[in-house]
Amino acid sequence: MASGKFITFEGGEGAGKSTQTRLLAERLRAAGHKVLETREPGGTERGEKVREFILSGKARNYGPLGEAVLFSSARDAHIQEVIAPALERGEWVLCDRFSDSTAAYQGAAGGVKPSLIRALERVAVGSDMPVLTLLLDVPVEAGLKRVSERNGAGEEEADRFEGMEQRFHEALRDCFLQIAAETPERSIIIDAQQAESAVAEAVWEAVVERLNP
Ligand code: T5A
Repeated sequence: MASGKFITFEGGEGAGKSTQTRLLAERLRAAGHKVLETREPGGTERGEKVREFILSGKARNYGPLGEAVLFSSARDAHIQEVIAPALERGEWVLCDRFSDSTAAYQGAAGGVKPSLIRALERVAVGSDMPVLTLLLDVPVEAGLKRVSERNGAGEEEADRFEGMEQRFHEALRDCFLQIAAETPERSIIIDAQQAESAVAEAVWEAVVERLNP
């Protein structure tokens, strides 16, 4: 039996997932735990290639189902090569996005049927679901404003999904909230509109309540 703890961060664009993954990792390490920070898409060589292929827009012609299959294939490798071994070693694994993102982006917002999304999750993830999912919830306009300010500062261009219309982002938010409501045993909704330090405190309280680090 793996003795580590698997935590995922989910939410729409600009919710603060990367920031909070980093802050939680620092806090857990300060408490004496071994922590692995990882992300999706990414986390493995195959995952990073899939990331580049999809976020650059090159996979757009495959449609949302094709993208869902690519994300799921990369997720399978991520679990086998990175996440499961770290959990076996007793580490805390913090993952910036996971399978709820496929349900939201390719399913609810992209139009892939829920039965197909569930089938992909069954095959790629199976019983390797996170023990805790922190849904960072922020109104769409606020999240997109953070992203455009960040991109503006670094002169980055919007990626494949950041540039989608408002309706797409509203569908994502509704889906993430619905998943959290349907999976209370693993999900906690965090108000991510607060200042970074207040969000970090809420994240820590959730982790203490559920997992007693
Ligand atoms: N995707 C992914 C799918 O479609 N299907 C899938 O199955 C998977 C796994 C990944 C994209 O791939 C899609 C979803 C995504 O579109 P990405 O580059 O990894 O793309 O980007 P995202 O995960 O979307 O991350 P974001 O760029 O949206 O940002 P984060 O990580 O949510 O936020 P963060 O921490 O980078 O912060 C953004 C900005 O806001 C500031 C930060 O300093 C930063 O400038 N900020 C705050 N400002 C004010 N108050 C706060 N509380 C703040 N917290 C952060």
